[in-house]
Amino acid sequence: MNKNLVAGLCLALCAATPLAAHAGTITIDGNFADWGITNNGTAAGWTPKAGVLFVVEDQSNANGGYLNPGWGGQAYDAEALYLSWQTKANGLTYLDIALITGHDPSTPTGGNSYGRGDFAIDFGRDGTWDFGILTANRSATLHQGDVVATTNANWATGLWSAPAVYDPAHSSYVTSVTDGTDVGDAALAISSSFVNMGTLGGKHWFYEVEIPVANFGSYWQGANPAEAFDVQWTMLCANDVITLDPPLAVPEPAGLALLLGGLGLAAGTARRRTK
Ligand SMILES: [Ca+2]
Ligand SMILES: [Ca+2]
Ligand SMILES: [Ca+2]
Ligand SMILES: [Ca+2]
Repeated sequence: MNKNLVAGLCLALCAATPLAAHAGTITIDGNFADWGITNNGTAAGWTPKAGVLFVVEDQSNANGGYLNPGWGGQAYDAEALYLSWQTKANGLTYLDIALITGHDPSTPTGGNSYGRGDFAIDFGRDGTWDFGILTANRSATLHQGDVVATTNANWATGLWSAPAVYDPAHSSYVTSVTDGTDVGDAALAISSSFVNMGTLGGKHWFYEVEIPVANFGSYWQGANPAEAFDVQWTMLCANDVITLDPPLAVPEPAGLALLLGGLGLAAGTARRRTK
C-alpha cells in the first residue's frame, strides 16, 4: 500500500477545533514550518498543527505510476492540501491554502509534459467552480496571484473523463483558468524543492496562498464562510487531483455532540468489521 490517506477522521476531528485560533501565525513565504508540517521522513510529518484542515494522499511510482485519475507517479503526485482561515489584527479575514506536490512547478507544457494548475474553489459544493487562484500567468490580463471569479466554462480541463479513462474531450477535472473576472489579488509563494517528506521518497514542492475573503463577496460573511466549499488542485493534465472538503464552520455544541456521536458510531463499525 503506497497510498497514505489520512483525510476522513482528521477532517472530522479538526472540525471541532476553532479555526481562528491561530490568527496571524501563517506567513506566505514558501516555508511550511508555520503550518506545523515537518519533512522528517515520517508519515506524521504530513500532519499540521491543530486547527488546520488537511488531506494527505501521498503516492509514489508504485502501481505502474497510477495516481487518480491518471498516471505519472511521483512527478505528477498531488500529495497534500491544507487550509485555514484567520482574522488578522487589521480586522480583515484571509483564507490560507497550502499544497505539497511531487510535481515540479517549473515543469513545461508540451509533448507528454504538463505544467502546474490553479487552485479551484467551489462554494456550495454544487459542481460549479466559482473562483480560481492563479499559480501562473494565464492570459494577457489574468496573472499569477490573481483571484478570478469563474464559471466552469472559464476552466481548462484534464485528460480524463473518469478514473483511468483517457477522454480529454469530456473531462470535468478543472485544471487552469482561461477566462473570468479578476476580483482581487492573493499572496502566493512557491518553495524550491525539498526531500524527506513522508516515507515514500522523491522531491517535493510547497505552495502557499493567502486570499482576502472580501474577494469572495457574498460567499463569505465576516469571519466565516457563508456556505460549505471545496478546494481542489491539479496539474494541466489532471493526472492526480486532490480535493479538500472543509466543514462549513466550527460546530455548535449540539452539532459537535452529533459529530462526535457519529464518529463513535463510525469507529464502532470499523472495529466490528475488523473482527
Ligand atoms: Ca509559511
Ligand atoms: Ca509522493
Ligand atoms: Ca496523490
Ligand atoms: Ca459552486
